[in-house]
Amino acid sequence: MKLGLGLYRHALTPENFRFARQCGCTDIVAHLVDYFNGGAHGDTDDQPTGGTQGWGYAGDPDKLWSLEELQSLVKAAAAEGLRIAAIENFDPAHWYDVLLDGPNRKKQIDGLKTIIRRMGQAGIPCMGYNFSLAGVAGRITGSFARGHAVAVGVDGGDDTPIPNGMIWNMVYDPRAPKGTLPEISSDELWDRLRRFLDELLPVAEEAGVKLAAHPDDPPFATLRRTPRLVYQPALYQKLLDLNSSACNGLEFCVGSIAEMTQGDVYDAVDQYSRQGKLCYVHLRNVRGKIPEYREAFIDDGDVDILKVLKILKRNHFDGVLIPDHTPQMACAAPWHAGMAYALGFMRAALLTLQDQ
Ligand SMILES: [Mn+2]
Repeated sequence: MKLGLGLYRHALTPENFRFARQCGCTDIVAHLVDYFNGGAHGDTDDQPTGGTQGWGYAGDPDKLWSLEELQSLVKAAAAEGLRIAAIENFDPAHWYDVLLDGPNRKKQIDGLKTIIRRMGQAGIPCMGYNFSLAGVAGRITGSFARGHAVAVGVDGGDDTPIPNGMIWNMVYDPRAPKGTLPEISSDELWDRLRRFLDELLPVAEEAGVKLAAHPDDPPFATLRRTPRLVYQPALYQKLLDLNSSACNGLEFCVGSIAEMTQGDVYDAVDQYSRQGKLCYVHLRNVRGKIPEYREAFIDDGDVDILKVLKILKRNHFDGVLIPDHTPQMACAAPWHAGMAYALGFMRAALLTLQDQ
């Protein structure tokens, strides 16, 4: 197994690449969407939470990530001894009508195909995505973690309807007419996901890029009056069974799975890693489950992280583990300290398992 660090767009700097390498990482998972663009949530040293108005503005629908941009990212990481293991999350501007089955769907599917082809050309082997209308919404921040560390949590669901022009918790059209998203059935959303996979996976296979699905965060059955797809561990299997392509994989979030009300996180790790379907892993800890949970330090939650790693090793998972989120630590660099703490724990755990 390999250690990696997820970096938000603004954090893709030579200094942070060096920081990751110093923490023992060999890989970076890069976010190219600027979640904080013009949003109310301006603290870019933490994960975005935001309110019902979303995180910020999506990017330019007519400006896809260029081959040059991807190649220069790979080059900048390589200069510090790192690989780009994956890009995490499509820009809502590039696929809102894929999620909504809207009039620009065909054009946007073609755009996503172009992105996947460019990633293959740049040598980036995985695209993480979260097929969701509400996205990561309805979370709160507080001094929830050990030693009053600031962390993210959930206290019940969010039934606020999504305004027109917003998708995936970002605004893609600030001039959208007043009103809210029409309600759709769970079957309809599953059908949209199936069509997305059926159209993209042949291109992904050709390009040598895996598509990796994140489960719903937070994993409610519905959020903001929209259905969710993977909100119980067994629903990951439903997603895999939609398309048997070797490129149909998982961005396996141990934290989100531990927050789910059914099943068992260790069984889920075993079930999906045994099938070889894990592209990369979000390794984080949590206390509680839906509808009320708090993110925790990696050694301080409900999940026995060492047990998870032992299962992954037994099933020969040799991909990348990243901390995903951590509580913020009380110092001048709260985000970096939290990540260094999690990565140090993970590195020691892997050495214990003699798997690094
Ligand atoms: Mn995650």
